[in-house]
Amino acid sequence: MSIFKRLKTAIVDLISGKSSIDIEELESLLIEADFGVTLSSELANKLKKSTDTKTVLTSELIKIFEGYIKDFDISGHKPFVISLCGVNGSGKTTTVAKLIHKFKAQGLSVDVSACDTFRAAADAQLEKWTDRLGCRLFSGTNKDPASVAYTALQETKSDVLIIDTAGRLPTNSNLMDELGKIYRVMKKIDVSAPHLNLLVLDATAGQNAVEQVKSFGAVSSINGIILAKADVGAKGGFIVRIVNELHIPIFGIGIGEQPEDFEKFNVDKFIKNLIEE
Ligand SMILES: Nc1nc2c(ncn2[C@@H]2O[C@H](COP(=O)(O)OP(=O)(O)O)[C@@H](O)[C@H]2O)c(=O)[nH]1
Ligand SMILES: [Mg+2]
Repeated sequence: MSIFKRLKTAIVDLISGKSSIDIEELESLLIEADFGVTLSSELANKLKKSTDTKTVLTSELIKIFEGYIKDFDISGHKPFVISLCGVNGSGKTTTVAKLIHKFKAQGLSVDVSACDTFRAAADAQLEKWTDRLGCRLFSGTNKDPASVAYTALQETKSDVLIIDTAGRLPTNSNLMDELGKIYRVMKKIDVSAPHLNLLVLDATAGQNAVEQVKSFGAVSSINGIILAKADVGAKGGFIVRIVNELHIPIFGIGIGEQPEDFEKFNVDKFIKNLIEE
C-alpha cells in the first residue's frame, strides 16, 4: 500500500475512533510523506490530543501555509526580472511559458532570456513558446549564458524579463558557478536583479527537494518555489517542509504541459489530494 493510502487509512481509523494505529505509527507515516521529522512529531502530538483528526490536521497545515502562498507583484521594478533555476527536467522552460501566459493576460509585456545555451534543443523549445505567445527571445547558441542574460537585461523594454536557465545538479560545481555568474552580471546593470529567484521543483522529487532548495539557495537566495507536475499523481508532501522549515513561499503549481496549466497553490486541495485517494 502506498504511503498516502496508509496515511489516509491511519487518519480514517483515528477519526472513526477505531484507532488501530498508534500515534507513533502516524508520526512515521507523516515522516514518510516528507513532512520532516520535527513537524511530524509536532503534528502527531497534536493529533494525539484531539478527537477530530482531520480538522486538526487541516487547520495545522493551513497555519503552516499562512503567508506563504504568494502572488506575483511586479510593481517596483521595470523590468521585473524573474529567474528560474532547478535540476534537469524539473519543468523550468514549461514554467516560463506559463508565466508569459499569466503576465500577458494581465496586459503586461514580457521578454525572455534563454540561458540554456549549450543544449541544441533548448532554444527551439523556448522559441516555440515565445513565438506562440508573442515575446522577444534573447538567445545565443553556445554563448556564455551570463552574457545572454546581460544583453537581455540591457536591451529589454518589457515590464517583465524571464531568465530561463539550464538544468543542473547542485553537485556539479562548474555548473553552479555558471549560474552564479548569471546573477552576478545582472547585478552590474541592476543590483536588485533578479527580483525573484524561483526554484522549479518537480512534485515527484520527494525528500530530495529540500536539499535542492538548500543547494540552489547557496548560490543565490531562493525567493519562491514553483511546484511543477502537480498533476501527475505526486503529492508533493515535501512542500510542507520547505515552507515550515525553510520559510520559502510557493508562487504556483504546474498542472499540465500547456501555458494555461498553472494555478495558485491551494491548501484545501493539497490536503484533499494528500489524504483522499
Ligand atoms: N504533466 C506535466 N508535465 C510537465 C509540467 N511541467 C513540465 N512538464 C513536462 O516535463 C518535461 C520537462 O519540462 P521542461 O520545462 O522542459 O523542464 P526543464 O528541463 O526544467 O526546462 C516536459 O516534457 C514538460 O512538458 C506540468 O506541470 N505537468
Ligand atoms: Mg529547460
